[in-house]
Amino acid sequence: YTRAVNTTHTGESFPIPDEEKFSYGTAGFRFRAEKLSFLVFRCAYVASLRARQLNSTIGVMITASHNPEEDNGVKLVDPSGDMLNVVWEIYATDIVNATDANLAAAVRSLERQMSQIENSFIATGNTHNARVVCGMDIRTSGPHLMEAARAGAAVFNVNFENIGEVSTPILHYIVKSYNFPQFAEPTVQGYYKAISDAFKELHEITVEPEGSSYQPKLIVDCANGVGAPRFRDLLQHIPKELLEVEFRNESGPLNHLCGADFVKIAQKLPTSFKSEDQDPKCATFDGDADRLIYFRAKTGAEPGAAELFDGDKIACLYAMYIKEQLKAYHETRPTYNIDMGIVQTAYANGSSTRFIKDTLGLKSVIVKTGVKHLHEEASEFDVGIYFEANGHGTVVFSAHFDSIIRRHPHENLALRRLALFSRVINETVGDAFADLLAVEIILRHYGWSMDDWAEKMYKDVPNVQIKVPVADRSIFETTNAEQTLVKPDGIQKMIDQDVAKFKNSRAFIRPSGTENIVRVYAEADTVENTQALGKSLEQVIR
Ligand code: NG1
Ligand code: ZN
Repeated sequence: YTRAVNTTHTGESFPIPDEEKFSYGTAGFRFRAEKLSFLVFRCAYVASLRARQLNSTIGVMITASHNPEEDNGVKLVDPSGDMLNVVWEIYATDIVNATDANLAAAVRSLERQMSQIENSFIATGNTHNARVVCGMDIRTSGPHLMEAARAGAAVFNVNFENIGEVSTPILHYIVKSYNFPQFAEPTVQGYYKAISDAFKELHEITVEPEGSSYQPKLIVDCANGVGAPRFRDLLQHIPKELLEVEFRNESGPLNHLCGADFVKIAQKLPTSFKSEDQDPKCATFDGDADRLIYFRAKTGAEPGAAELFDGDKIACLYAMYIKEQLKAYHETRPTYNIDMGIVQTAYANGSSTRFIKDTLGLKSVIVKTGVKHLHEEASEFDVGIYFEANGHGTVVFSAHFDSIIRRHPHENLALRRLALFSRVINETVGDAFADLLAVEIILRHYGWSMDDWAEKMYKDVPNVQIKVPVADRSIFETTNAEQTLVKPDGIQKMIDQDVAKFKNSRAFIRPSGTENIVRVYAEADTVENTQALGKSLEQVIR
């Protein structure tokens, strides 16, 4: 038996052998594009079931983010605009792995499970608001997969909307806007307007300090991805005096020698950037523009080396600013408490975690890799900042925060800033565009150049990340927020022995959830020692 896309509209369909099993990873299903028409079809089918169950809008995003052009992927977005509910990740996995012959039985079993725990609209009840909204990045396989998604949603006769080439965060934002109409108009234009209006308003009440070295100018590396056209569109709504952006890497090979993942892992300038370039402030997106890293040429290093202002540095910048506004607010309104926290993963640079604790006097919670884990933990706070070191992150605000804002809308400048900041930010998911605008506001508020940002916070400890290809990554199992390997037996002991040979060292090994590799991460006192530690850990698993 084989499984196949059950439609003639998608053209050539690549059947999948029944034995082949798929699992919903850190970022949905991600593969070479050939396998994807089937996976997208079944995912849209699951999305339409979920849309009917909740009688609301569900999102489907076709992207493989920072991975090469030949790959693609599919992930689902819940009505809140957040990532798919974890219970549904299991349902999605079951449906995708069902053979054509037992698909109907799999759906019936899903309905039974659902009716036990949730209110189900699938079979009965009102489903006229059920809608699947689908976006794609700019991979060549995108339009074909979009048709597979349309076919999947058609099985249950659910409304289907193709919103075209968008960043992942734009799709999340539109899904949320459909389900919460007061939030924004549920279109790409609605997104541009909401974010840029908030930026302009916040800009107006942001005062640049005396002697400021802030420059409203930067160069953006677009990873040759969807960030290029969509960020250009967004900037149409922002006057040049407020922010001037030069675009690079707009139309070459996707994510090749450029983009946030490349810059982060290689710690190098992306292609078409030179060490002798005079413009000091640069930023980079990944292929679907949900990651943002600032960078500049590293002085006193080999040509092409980059100094990074990564997710950790952005998180600390946000934390500093928000903490300052909260303090100003609490001075006038001590009775209404708003709490705040920062969430990171084990990949966070050790210096950032120490800065958060020792200088900002805040706590950083460390969770497992994967945005959903960070998002969930951050939602415990009134103001929850979360960032992965790779530049994916945002800030989430609680209902309590919203109610305080509504109680004191205009009387307090600090609160107004926080309220506007919460609207510049895309709360649904990390958003390179929104995050960039938020960073610029804060740098302006402090009057900071890149030199200031580098000097007034902390210095990264040397670190490496190595991707090690393996035959079967499923043999690696971790615990302790992925910092300790429990399987295969004995490996953790070898890691500990290696780590003990170096000063100020820290390291861990975990299987990737998105690629068939194992990732080695290491920190130590010097660049040379860090590389030596990384190399010897690589040998442990090869
Ligand atoms: P994996 O491949 O599971 O390490 C990577 C990133 C995650 C997350 C996902 C989704 C690192 C170390 N890992 O996951 O943070 O962004 O991709 O794109 O950067
Ligand atoms: Zn991405």
